[in-house]
Amino acid sequence: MNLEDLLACAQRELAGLHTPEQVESFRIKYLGAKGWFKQAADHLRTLEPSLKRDYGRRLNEAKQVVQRGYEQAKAAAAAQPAADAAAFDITEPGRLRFDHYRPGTWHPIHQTIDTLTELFARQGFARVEGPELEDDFHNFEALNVPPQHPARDPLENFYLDRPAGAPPYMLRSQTSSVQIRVMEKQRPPIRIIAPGRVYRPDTVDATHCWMFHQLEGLCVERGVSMVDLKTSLHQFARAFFGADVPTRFRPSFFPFTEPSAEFDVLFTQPDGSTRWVELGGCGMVHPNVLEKVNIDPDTYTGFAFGLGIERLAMRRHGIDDIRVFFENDVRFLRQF
Ligand code: FA5
Repeated sequence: MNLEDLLACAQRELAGLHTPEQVESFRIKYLGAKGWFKQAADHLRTLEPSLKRDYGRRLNEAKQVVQRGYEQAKAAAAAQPAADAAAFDITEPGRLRFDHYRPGTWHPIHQTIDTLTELFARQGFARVEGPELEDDFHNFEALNVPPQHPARDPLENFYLDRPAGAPPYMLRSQTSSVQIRVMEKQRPPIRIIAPGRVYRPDTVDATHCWMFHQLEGLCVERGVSMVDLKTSLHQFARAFFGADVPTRFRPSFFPFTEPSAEFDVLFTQPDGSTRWVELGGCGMVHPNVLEKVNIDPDTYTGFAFGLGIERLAMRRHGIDDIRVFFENDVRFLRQF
């Protein structure tokens, strides 16, 4: 029996022992009454006297090494919690190490859109969506914006490069285009909100970005009036900001509403001072707009509004700079 091979095998097996059961099997196999070292001792007795001495010495050394390894493995296995290796349940979900790994959350703008959707659903508004790439008809013409109106200025909009003479396409500058897309397909009564991205080459500052989100609202029914518009926005503001939130309507102008107003909310700044921030525009749908989509303005009236979603989220969470929404700094995003 080759003692070097025996020792190598035993040492390899010792390295893979974890549980007390494995250690005991090892003991029986190598050190037991019928184990490999007993067999080696039996072999020793059969050797010629001239070989016995050397073989006996090497056998003793090997056995001592294995015996020591066995004692260590036995102590280590006893120190392990019993469940560890033998009862390892591979179907258990892993344990999350939150210092290394954090699951993501919805972006605060996304969360705000969800909240807005829920609040307006309570008033019977269904959520719809429209395309971000728009044609002139839906972004301007059907909204009663005349051909030479400054709102169409290429410096105020992102137009696509098109071959000469091709109809213009643009990244929509307002979600009001969705009003037209809905009224083309649906007859009153209509009550929809349309959240989404809009694009304008505005100079970026604490309250302006070149891409931002608007929430369009449209209600077209018989007998709808400015009172319904004000009630709807007041109710929404109280639910979104709290019952005591100061809001105000200011007279304004939009080609697609008459009369028109701006809806403002009082913003308390980090230093405690306050200022009015414009949340959006609103008004009664202009009869010309209803006519463009074949809805009789003598039978139906409607109100519409378009709110800046970043401004809503800023006021609600006390954020004083719109740019943080788009910088993707995880220290900011993890707070939501
Ligand atoms: C409009 O876009 C109209 N379509 C709103 C409307 C809809 C009026 C329906 C009547 C009926 P305005 O350009 O004012 O309006 O934009 C609406 C809101 O979007 C603003 O009050 C503001 O809250 C937000 N907003 C406008 N420009 C920016 C910008 N560059 N960055 C962030 N928010 C903006």
